[in-house]
Amino acid sequence: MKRTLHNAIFTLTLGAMSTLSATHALANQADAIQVSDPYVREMPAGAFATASFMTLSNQSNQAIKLVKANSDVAKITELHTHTNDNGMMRMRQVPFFEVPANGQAELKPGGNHIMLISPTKTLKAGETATITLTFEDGSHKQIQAPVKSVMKMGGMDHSNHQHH
Ligand SMILES: [Cu+2]
Repeated sequence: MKRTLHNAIFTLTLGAMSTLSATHALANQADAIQVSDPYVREMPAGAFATASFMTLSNQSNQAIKLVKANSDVAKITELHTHTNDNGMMRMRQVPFFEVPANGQAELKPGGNHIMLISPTKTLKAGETATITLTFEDGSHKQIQAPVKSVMKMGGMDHSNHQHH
């Protein structure tokens, strides 16, 4: 009796697993996401925060949410977006970035970005930051993002200008 029940449960489990593998070709969400061109913006000395940008490509047939990011170079890491508030560009925290099914989410200056707050040191071009991305199913992806010197568009940032 006990053995029969055990076999029945085993068969059910196998059935459930084959159904899962038919709909999900990939084991977890982190495996379905490819990250390209990640980088961290170089900081002027004394800056309290910087940002990381990258392109996330979703290889699966379902939308995937990036829900969290961590980094070895910052005490606090937040997902941010920019909103145009009567002509004023403001940043605000969002709970996730969604990568559409078989599509891309681009994190770029002036748009969505990973905010690195209270950096553990001043990040200079040529260094590398480790960033861990966490997706909705709890799976992780660790990436290496080089620090780059980036000139801001629109001339708002004078940190790269030379004094005359
Ligand atoms: Cu921000």
